[in-house]
Amino acid sequence: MNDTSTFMKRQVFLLTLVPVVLLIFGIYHGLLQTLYRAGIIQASSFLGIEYYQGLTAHGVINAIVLTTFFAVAFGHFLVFRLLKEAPNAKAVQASTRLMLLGSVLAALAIFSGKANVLYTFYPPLQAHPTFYVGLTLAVVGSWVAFYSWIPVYLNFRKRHPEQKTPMGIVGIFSAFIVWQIATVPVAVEILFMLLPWSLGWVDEVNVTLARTLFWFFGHPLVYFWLLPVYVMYYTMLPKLAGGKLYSDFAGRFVFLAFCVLSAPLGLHHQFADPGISSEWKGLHTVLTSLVAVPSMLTAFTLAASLEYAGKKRGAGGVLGFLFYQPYFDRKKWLFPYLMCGLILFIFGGATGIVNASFSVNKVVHNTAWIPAHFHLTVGGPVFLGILGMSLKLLAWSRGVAVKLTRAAYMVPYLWVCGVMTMSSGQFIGGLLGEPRRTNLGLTYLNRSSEMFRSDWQFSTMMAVVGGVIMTIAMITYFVIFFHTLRQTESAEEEIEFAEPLHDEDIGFVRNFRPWVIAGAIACVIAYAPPLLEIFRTQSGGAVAYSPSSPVPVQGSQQK
Ligand code: HAS
Repeated sequence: MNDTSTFMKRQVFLLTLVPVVLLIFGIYHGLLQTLYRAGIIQASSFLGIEYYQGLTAHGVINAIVLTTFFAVAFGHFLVFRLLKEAPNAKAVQASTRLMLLGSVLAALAIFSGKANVLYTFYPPLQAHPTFYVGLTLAVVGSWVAFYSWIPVYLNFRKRHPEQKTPMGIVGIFSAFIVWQIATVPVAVEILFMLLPWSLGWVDEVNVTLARTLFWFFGHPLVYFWLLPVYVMYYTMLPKLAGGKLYSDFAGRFVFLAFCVLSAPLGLHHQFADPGISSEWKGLHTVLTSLVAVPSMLTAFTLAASLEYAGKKRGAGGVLGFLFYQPYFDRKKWLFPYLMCGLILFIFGGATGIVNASFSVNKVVHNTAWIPAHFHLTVGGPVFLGILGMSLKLLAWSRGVAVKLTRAAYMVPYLWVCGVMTMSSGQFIGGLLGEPRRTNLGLTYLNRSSEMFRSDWQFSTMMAVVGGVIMTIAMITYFVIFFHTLRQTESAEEEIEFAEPLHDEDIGFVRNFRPWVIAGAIACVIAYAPPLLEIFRTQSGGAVAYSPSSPVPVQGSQQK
């Protein structure tokens, strides 16, 4: 093995190991959430960690740190493997260091109780400056990783002008183009609003503007989570199923369409916010229905690919192919991680469309329905894809084989049982009006409180049962991960890419540039008018609050 390969493997190893270790805390605080909410814990803190502190750790670790570290690690792997050249070593190292430093700073702020602001860090909740600085460094680190891949890609294009860019590269570059677009507004929010406010340089913050900039970031963020997993779906799943990708064009079109459609629709998270006219919310509703199209296209393309594989094995009938897949093949233990994710995404996607309806959103907004939706999207296909591929990357980077593969393929099935049970409870609770982000054990699920709601007992207990099953799945996963980590015997873990069945050669999906330009124009059209409206109509701002008190915080957090 040469030095470059050793170096790349070491970086991928670090970027895979660190978030999985942090995930132990992330998962623990997830379980605690279900216990607080069902009234099994009736206190504002448990083992020295406060409810909102734990919820912040849960969201930041699982939804921001794990996903970003994974995307960079997987991107390094794809660039190195598919373009057969390593990115600049200094840039790669600087990126890893920035991400690690940023995460340590953010973790210090959270675990010292000075950043109880949840993963959305909406003002007027205020965190210690190290939280904002930490997040910024982690994001800048991920930018540096992306910039280090661009010269490698350009070299590849120069050396192989007639060859198509490998689909995995189109996918991971699309993810980072979406990330680049998304992180500009949140950088503006943090650097020009939240950080000066947290440092005490200004007393007040414009909440509507901050929330709008956050959701300008927050919605494309979900596609930044999703696209690396779509890379696995398009480039690996058909091969694991024993077939081919039904259409090469469909995959490329889907990735590039996300570069245009991911960002200009964040107002669907703010339907209930005052200060933004219905016209702009309506426009974002229409754009939201458009972003479901690439996912519907994905559903059809993947179903066709699975059908091709199933029929090759002798399946008949319309849905017979579903019974001819390698669900229990130990050698193909990655298959159920991807397939279970797809099944969960059917429900996650459908409930997303419910959320996106301007009027129906009023019924579900800020209720337990919303975490149910996102545990079937980011906690479904995204999380399972990350878990499966992290095992592969760990083995690849250490030159060993994944161990305990029988247990490895059971993890996604357990996870599906757990997350479906938990989310069903949350969907039911949400429709009964159960609020999200609330320590119900102090009030509504506490028999001694006059606010006690007996009709929320069943749904919250269902969430506990789901949460316990999910925790068992994750304990199993950690055992497999750390057992594989301890292996010393050299072996090669297979990571294979699928060939296309229909290899269409269509010019307009060969170049990123027109899609990026269209994405930028779409953002200006969708966001310039509401932002101008906010600037024109807002007066005054908000002082800092903490999530557990209705009165403002005295002085800023860092004092
Ligand atoms: Fe969402 C809230 C709308 C997708 C994550 N979403 C959230 C939040 C998160 C999140 C984290 O419009 C909470 C934010 C917070 O803390 O406040 N979401 C949508 C829509 C989609 C969508 C329209 N969301 C996602 C994805 C996420 C994610 C993906 C993470 C990765 N979401 C919303 C809205 C809100 C929201 C509102 C705000 C609600 C509120 O009031 O606060 C769409 O992109 C969904 C399209 C997907 C599909 C599914 C395609 C199905 C596939 C599987 C096929 C299966 C096969 C297997 C092939 C249409 C690809 C074969 C098997 C057979 C049986 C045939």
